[in-house]
Amino acid sequence: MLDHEQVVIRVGRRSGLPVIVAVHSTALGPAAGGLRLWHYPDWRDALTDALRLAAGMTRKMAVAGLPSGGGKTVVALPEGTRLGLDRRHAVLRDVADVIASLDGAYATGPDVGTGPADMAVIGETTPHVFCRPAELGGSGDSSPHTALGALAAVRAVGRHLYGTPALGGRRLAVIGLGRVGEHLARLLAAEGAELTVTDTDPGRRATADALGAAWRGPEEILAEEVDIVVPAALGSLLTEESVPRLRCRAVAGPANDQLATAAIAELMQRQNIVWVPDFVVGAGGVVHAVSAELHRAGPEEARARVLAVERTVGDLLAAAERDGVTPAAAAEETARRRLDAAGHGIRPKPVHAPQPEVTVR
Ligand code: PPY
Repeated sequence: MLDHEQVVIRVGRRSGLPVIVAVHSTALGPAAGGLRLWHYPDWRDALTDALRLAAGMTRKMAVAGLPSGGGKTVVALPEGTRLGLDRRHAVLRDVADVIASLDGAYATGPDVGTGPADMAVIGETTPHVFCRPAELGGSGDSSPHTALGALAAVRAVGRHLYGTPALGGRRLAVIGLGRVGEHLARLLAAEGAELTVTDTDPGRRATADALGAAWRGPEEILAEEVDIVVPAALGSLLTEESVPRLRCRAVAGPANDQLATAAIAELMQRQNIVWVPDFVVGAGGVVHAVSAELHRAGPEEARARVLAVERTVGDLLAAAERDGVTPAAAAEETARRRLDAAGHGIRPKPVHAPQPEVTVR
């Protein structure tokens, strides 16, 4: 059964590429979620990704306590294509048209393959876009905030496992040195953590050297004996094959969609490895953007809300332990409770019409 409120697939009239917008839920408020511009063997793979990522955004918002819903946009680039400037502009205009047609039910933002400059282009067509550059009135790049929230999450895991959030001397393996991963590795290094890092791009090794981090291949790093593995790269790296190879106490990172299947969360629990759901760890970027742009929070307030990820993760780990469930199940339960309280699953909420007053007796 389709679990989403709406899914739009439209071939862009300028680019000829399929633009997929999945709006999973507006039960808590208008949906938000980034634009992923990435390579896929087939557009159907991009659709699968969009559906999963949009549902992940609903959970991300709900657990972070934001009055927003979840959605995502994916544009499937055929493998091997590189977008020139003109073609990129055409794609962004095509995306903007679809978003404009949703009339506020969904606003986009940055994701893998896009950043503030792309959001500026979309902003020429529709106001429903986050993270435009500051000079255009947006909140700018979200990746440093995602990284800060992930640091807060790792500190919470440290407190849970070792009784202290201090990361000095803690052995951490960071997988992926992209925009978020690199910021995060810097923050962790500044806290005195002992870092091992990897990226599929060997050119990133210079970054590792500059941080004083050890470098491993992407396959090797999973079996590294460390305290916490921190995924910040694309791909569902936690699988039936990879989990038995892990030699860590916990996995907590901001990458979306880390589990190959939902059952992997229990497999990790059986191996005595704490897995903190990605949609909790990676909430910092969207928390910052929504706080700054929708709720008009100042920089201090927005930062405080990002750092609150530490408390959220701490509470989640405590609740999971208390109830004898995985942190994933505890997070799902929190999300479900908040969505139910908003009327999710009771009756569909009209997106465009004003909400009637409902009194529950
Ligand atoms: C995500 O958190 O996965 C995102 O999609 C990033 C994002 C950031 C800001 C606004 C909307 C989405």
